[in-house]
Amino acid sequence: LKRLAAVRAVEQVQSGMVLGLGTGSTAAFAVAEIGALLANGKLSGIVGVPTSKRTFEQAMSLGIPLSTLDDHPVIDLAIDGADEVDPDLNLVKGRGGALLREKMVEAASGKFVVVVDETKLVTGLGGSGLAMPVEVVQFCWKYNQVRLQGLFNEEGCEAKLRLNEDGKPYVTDNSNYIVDLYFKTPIKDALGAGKEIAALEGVVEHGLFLNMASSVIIAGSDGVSVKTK
Ligand code: ABF
Repeated sequence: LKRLAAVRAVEQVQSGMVLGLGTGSTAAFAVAEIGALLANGKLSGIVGVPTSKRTFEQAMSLGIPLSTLDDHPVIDLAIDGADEVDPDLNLVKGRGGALLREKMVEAASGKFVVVVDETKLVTGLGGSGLAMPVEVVQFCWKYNQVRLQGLFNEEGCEAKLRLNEDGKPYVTDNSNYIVDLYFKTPIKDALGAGKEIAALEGVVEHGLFLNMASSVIIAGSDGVSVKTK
């Protein structure tokens, strides 16, 4: 299903475009498809701006020409996955740990197409019971863990430092930590929550991607559907 959604999104890619290349297993299918179309000559003149070191490596291995936001500050089209999609096409992203670069690249994109399977659909963000990630600086991360949890005391939320399997803190591509927020019920005011989280000193970015998606391609057992704002 993930591959079906990704391949459908790549139909929007045209030769000469600057592309934001997402991270995660669904986005990886899109990157693979772009690589294949370049290899067989159906696309040309593409420049990719990767959203993580992982995607940089995948794209390099496929021979996709790569650049950065410094050199290509305007991106035509970004294709990326998501962890949650609400009915207004607002998203939770970043369980894969790449939220900062994803948000920078996708905010710079004229068009941002999200590719998911139907398991990612929620009625309200934070409602899946899974993590809503917040990237924080390493310095005094516990202080920010407590402050993040404190923002949502009334709603009920648990803030946990993301750990690797070896028990050591997960470190992002930008050398920061991630505090994952687990909500008991969907976030009541996602826009307000995003602003409050972003206002904390030491918070680098959060995984609420609000009013950013141009369209969402959803693959399910009944086929592929497209939701557009
Ligand atoms: C990226 O990869 C992230 O924003 C999100 O956390 C994750 C989704 O992963 P997958 O496509 O593997 O489900 O898109």
